[in-house]
Amino acid sequence: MGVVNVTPDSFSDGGAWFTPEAAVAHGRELVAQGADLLDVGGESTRPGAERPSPAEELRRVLPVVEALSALAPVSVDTMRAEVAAAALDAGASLVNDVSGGLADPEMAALVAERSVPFVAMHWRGHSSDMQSRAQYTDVVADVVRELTERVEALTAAGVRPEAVVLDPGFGFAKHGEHNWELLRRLDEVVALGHRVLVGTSRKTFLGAVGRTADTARPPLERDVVTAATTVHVARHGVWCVRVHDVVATVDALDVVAALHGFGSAR
Ligand code: PMM
Repeated sequence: MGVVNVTPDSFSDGGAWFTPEAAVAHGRELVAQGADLLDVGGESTRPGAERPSPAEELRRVLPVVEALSALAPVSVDTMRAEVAAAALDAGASLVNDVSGGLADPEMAALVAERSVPFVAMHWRGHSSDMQSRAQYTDVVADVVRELTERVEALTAAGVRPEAVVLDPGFGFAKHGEHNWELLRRLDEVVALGHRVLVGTSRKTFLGAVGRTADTARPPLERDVVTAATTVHVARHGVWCVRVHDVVATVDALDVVAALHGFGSAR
């Protein structure tokens, strides 16, 4: 899954694709590089980010979803049912909600009605104060339990269990070591029996690996370490990786394919 952020303030690519033209050109390039799916989002979830209005979010994503869904399957990265509905009407085929349906009480019913795949990420609150909620007894057990509760709520609202894709939510209400423990014990998330999506790409904990606070890598220099995590998660049975650098990801997945005796990941 290649990331197309139509935002002025994402931590990872800092507004580089904020005009619809730039976002569409970027999405086209990611498909040419081997992305199977494009994730179009109009709200930055960087810690401390302000939310755009629903009208502004729609204005950002709709033209991009419409243009890119002619080229590849598109997911819409949104916490708002209203935006998800409009994006599905414009051609999106999957909803990616970092709140797993918690932020908008209408989301579960919409996904049930449209019968589309739904990525439910582990989430504990909006970006403005999420890092204060990074308190766990056992991060993996707590995430697994909270994701299980999400699946129960979604299926109670009529979402088919097969439509639910789970995501442990790297960097969302997680400190560095929480993310590493989730990577180490990813099998416990996969064991829930749903497809799993992982989004480690360019996250802060990867900037810090092997470095001190003074020498941490900036977001645009985190693609090699991201690719290393892609090899790990692909070997643990995840269905999808959400990434900014598709070229490095296809190379990483080719390594995994070769290890398994398959041909190319493309
Ligand atoms: N991370 C971001 C945005 N959307 N969606 C899912 N399912 N999982 C993630 O980890 C995730 C996401 C934040 O990263 P960005 O600013 O690079 O888009």
